[in-house]
Amino acid sequence: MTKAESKPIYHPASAPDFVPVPLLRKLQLERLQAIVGRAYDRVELFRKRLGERGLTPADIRSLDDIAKLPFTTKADLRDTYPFGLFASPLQDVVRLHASSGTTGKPIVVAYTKDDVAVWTSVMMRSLAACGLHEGDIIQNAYGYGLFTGGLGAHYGAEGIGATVIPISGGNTDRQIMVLKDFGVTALCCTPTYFLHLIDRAAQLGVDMKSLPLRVGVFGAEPWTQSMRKYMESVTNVAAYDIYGLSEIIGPGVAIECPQHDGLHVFEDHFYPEIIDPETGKVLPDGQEGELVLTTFSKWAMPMIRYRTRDITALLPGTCGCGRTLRRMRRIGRRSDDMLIIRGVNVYPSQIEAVLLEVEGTLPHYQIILTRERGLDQLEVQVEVTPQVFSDRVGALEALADKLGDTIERVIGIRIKVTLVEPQTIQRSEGKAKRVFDKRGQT
Ligand code: DLL
Repeated sequence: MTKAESKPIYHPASAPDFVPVPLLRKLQLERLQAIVGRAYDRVELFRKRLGERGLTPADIRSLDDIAKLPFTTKADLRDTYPFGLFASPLQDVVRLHASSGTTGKPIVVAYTKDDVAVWTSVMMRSLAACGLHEGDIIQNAYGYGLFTGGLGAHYGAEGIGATVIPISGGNTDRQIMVLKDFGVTALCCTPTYFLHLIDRAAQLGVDMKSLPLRVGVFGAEPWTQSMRKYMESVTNVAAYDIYGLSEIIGPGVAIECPQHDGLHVFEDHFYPEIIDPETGKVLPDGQEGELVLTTFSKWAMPMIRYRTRDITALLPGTCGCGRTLRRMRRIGRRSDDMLIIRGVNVYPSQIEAVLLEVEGTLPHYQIILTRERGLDQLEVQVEVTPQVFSDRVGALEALADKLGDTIERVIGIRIKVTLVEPQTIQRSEGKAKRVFDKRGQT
């Protein structure tokens, strides 16, 4: 192979990913000053909070000055429901999306025409980073509707000139027929829905490895490295992690590149900080904490220092792909995912990582919390392979014990592990619900 041939081919949409760092920082400062000015002039809550701190937009003279600004939280969105944080009149808003919270009303987000163009551009850059281009056939199984996944991926896919199949979520048998018959080369969906597709394809006698499908763009919920290994072992798909949230824009805030070593944040549009969730202090690169994002170019609804509740770290060093955009570690958990079991902090992702590393289990599980005589009980139900299930009873017990021991080593408490038959745990078409907290009911 000649030197020229060995060079990776970059899609033109990726050009901004490689901007020299000094230029990027200059652009970020200009954009920060502009968005702070806009929010101050047009969003009452923001102006009030700045006033309380004795600040005006003129106090933002460097990027570090961002730390002086107040945080925005999900509660602020709820309290100003539905349109209270908009910085544009409704006549300039061309799109609304909404994200359902765990309680009550959804939060509403707005886009001007230019915001939709920015969103399209970051989604084009995301798909291009996954190696997609004109000629690819992209099956988009993210839900279309108020959820941002469907339309976000759709505009990006069309933007790079690929053929997009707007199939949305659900109707799994039809999804498999389309994957097969339309020569689909890339699939966008939640990682748990891809697991479901893998399963169902096997039941229908469709060999995933015989399909032209080579790229998966998976996000909207946490997934682990072990899950990637599993997906890549049973299909020919290179699995890419895509991150985003409605409050900031939707999918397309950060994406993996072919190095699969963290997600590049599109920081010419979204400025990342990591803070200590307790004190709110900004943490240095490499240290884990809560991701805080500021939108530089979202006109209809600027978000200044939005506390995502997602836990990650900004990775020091540069990436082998040459992108100058900083990377964040994949998101394994949210600060509000934490379960407190008999006083011990437990994250579902810790349990998932153990389950998938032990041979004989399948990546389908659920965590059930109950309270018996005042004591919290945690049970993990996990599917096992048909071979293990039909094996001697002793083999099942041995596997449950092994899982129990390993989980205890990781989280520090003994929990109940129940092995269940393949296909008994409810499958998801979008974001999976893994944890069932029945403590209030028992
Ligand atoms: O889930 C946007 C999206 C659509 C992202 C499609 C990627 C693909 P929301 O419904 O507002 O938006 O949920 C946002 O989902 O704060 C994270 O907790 C979680 N999340 C999103 N992507 C990832 C990911 C969309 N790659 C919330 N890894 C975020 C882990 C993720 N968690």
